[in-house]
Amino acid sequence: MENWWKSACVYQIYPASFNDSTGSGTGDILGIIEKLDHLVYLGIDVIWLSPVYASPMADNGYDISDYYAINPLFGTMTDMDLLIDTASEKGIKIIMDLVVNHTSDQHAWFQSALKDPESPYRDYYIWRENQGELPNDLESCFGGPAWTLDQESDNYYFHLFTKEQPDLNWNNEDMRHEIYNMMNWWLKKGITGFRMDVIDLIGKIPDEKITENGPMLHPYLKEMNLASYQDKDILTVGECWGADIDNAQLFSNPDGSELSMVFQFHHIKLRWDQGNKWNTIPLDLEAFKDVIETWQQGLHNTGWNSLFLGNHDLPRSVSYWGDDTHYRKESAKMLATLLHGLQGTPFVYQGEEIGMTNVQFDSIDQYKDVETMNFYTMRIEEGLSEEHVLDSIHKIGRDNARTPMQWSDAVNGGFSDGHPWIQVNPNYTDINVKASIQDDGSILNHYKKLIALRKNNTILTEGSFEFILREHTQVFAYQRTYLDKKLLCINNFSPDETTINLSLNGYLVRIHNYGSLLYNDTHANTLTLRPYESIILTN
Ligand code: ISL
Repeated sequence: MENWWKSACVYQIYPASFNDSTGSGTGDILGIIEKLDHLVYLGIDVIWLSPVYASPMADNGYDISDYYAINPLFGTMTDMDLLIDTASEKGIKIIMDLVVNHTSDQHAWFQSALKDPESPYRDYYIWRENQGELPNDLESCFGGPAWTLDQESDNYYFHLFTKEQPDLNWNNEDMRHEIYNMMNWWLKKGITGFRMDVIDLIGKIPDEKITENGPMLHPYLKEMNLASYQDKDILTVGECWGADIDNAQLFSNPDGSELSMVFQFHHIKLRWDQGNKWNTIPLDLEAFKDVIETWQQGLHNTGWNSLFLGNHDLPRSVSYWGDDTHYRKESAKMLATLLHGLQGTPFVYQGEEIGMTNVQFDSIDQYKDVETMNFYTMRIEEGLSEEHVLDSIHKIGRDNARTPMQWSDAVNGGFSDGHPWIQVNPNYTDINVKASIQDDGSILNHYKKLIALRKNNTILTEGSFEFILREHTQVFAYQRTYLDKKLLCINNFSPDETTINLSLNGYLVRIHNYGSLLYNDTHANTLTLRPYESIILTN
């Protein structure tokens, strides 16, 4: 196989919430090292490490003040080197989060730019003269204007996220090369790639209100590729909210000129009411099938998919896509089966492998996320009831994914001996790694099987994709084909039992979330599926 990452499985670690080795209440790098065997157990090949760089933590590390330093909250550069080495000894590669659409306002470049308008770093950022009003009405993704006035110079600077995250000016060639040098510095340290934060924003033209997919996006990515990793066998994945099939074929072009793959978000947005993520609507299964088909077929042989249902910005996948109340185990395993049967590189977000759920804090004071806090303040100011606003936060808020990893039923879920920076989900007594390892039928052991299956079955990495029973309103079933091999992935995407007409003659059950078929007769032409039942078979 040409690209190793085509059969790899990636695990995302959100460091603050993974494992605290010091009792500080915040997860840290040595804490990750302590838990590497959990990833070995699962069969993980790659860690995507969310930011551990120096940061004032206005956006939990996505505001970097020094790309060459480690945040003391998480440890030291020596710890980081040890993590890279220890992981490597265990066969695990590390990809770093590359946050280069913006820096922290505390970064030396921005500080210099603020202090001295003649500084060479001034042009590393985006400034516009104050003409008595905002340069335009572009908004920050976290609410409020994307422009903030610097009183000193009477200039506005541009920021698509918080005002503590000024956007870099990618038109500045010196800045671009500083970024490429920094990437090379990290690669030299032994990391194996990057997850590129909101990378489809770097070609922006603020004056024309173009943010995503600006005209210089692909030229800059090609330049970055040449300057940094063209000759290296690494994994690069871009976070691209603006991805469609056409540009994804460029991003993930098999010629390797840009990235290995991108995260697209069309499936996530299906549950947003008219583009508003805070208003959740029920999943339209038909529309979900359309999205999956478009991406599976659209990138087959012409690009490469990433596969994911959750990350640190999204609600817990079993809560968003499944039923975390009545069928938590069944639906979590079904979702995993559905996803891991597809073509692409699967990403597992920490805690997903044990079916961690959303959390419902009673009070806004228990929340930490800047996006959530801004949303709360704005909506309360607009006159919405606290109950209404908290309901949205319970469903969608980013802190759902950021409560600490639940390792055991010990205090704080075994995450920390101190006072966790964010409360542990009280369901840790039932939902935790320790209990999951012991239970043969656990979500964790289901993931382990799925990940192992990918390693030994070329059809999973290479096979084509087509739906079966496409019109069925409950069942999400598809077939993968590679040479004379076929793989069926059948999922009851509902809490109701249903009988389907399908001959399984000649097929062998490989993975099953209930343990065995209700009618264990593969010669029958019908199959009754229990709630959220899911099966992978091959011929
Ligand atoms: O979830 C989101 C979209 O509705 C946003 O919260 C999020 O900002 C967006 O997904 C972009 O995310 C990335 O960049 C942000 C950072 O806050 C996120 O954690 C990161 O994943 C700014 O760096």
